[in-house]
Amino acid sequence: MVPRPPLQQEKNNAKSMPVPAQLQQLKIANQGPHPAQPAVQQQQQLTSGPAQKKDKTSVTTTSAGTGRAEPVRLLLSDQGICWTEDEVQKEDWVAGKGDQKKNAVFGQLPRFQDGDFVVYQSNTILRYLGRKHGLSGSNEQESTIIEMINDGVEDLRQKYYIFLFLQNEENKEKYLQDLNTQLGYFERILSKNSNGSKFLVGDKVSYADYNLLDTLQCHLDLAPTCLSSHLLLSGYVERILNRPKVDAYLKSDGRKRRPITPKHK
Ligand SMILES: N[C@@H](CCC(=O)N[C@@H](CS)C(=O)NCC(=O)O)C(=O)O
Repeated sequence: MVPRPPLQQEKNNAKSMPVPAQLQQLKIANQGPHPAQPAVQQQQQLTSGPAQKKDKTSVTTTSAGTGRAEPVRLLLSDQGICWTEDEVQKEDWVAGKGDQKKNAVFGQLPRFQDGDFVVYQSNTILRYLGRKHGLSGSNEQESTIIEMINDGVEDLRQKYYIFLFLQNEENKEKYLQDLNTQLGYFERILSKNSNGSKFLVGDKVSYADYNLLDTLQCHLDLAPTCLSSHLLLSGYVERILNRPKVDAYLKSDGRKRRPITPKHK
């Protein structure tokens, strides 16, 4: 994104509204500009200062890395929905400074705000956005299959976090062997829908696709060749990464400042 000097309105906002140290609101659209997105929407997002509560769409996380909010960011970007990042500094979160932890329903992030509505739990946020934006199947059966697959993605994500944060590099070989089996399940799911040429379910992208894409990206970061024997999955990842708004988001400054696996970098 090309930087531009602050407008007078922003200077006024900056003077009148000090940002609490533990909560840095990044007043940016997190996706790069894209021809399909009306320029005026970008402009409003960049110039309106802190959004009014009723209009605000935001994701709150600690600044540690992509984490559990990333599938939400991928969904928002690809759907052309602007949001702000309300970032809690890791040290402040750990020290329990501010109200964020106290207010969090289960004492955890991410938090998602859609106007006056606030919700926690990353998969709940995905399902909410899926229903709201028509990304959760076109009939009851599709919706249920999407939920089932998303639960499978969650299982894989859990294994990944356990490996990443609780186990050590000595277990990597065993982890990657099991990963191959897990990836085989997703390969088979893809093969049953239009021979793997589309999405997980039906003809339309769903919230589970964004969740799987992120989980696969995490694994590619850990083991760059992990998809080499899963040709449908490789093609699927490439196709979704090539969606213009996903591509623009992944190249954006907001995305680049968040590593995928902070502990390993
Ligand atoms: N099931 C929750 C798990 C959330 C979670 O583990 N959040 C971590 C960060 S990724 C967290 O807030 N950890 C800090 C803490 O528990 O104090 C979800 O999917 O949102």
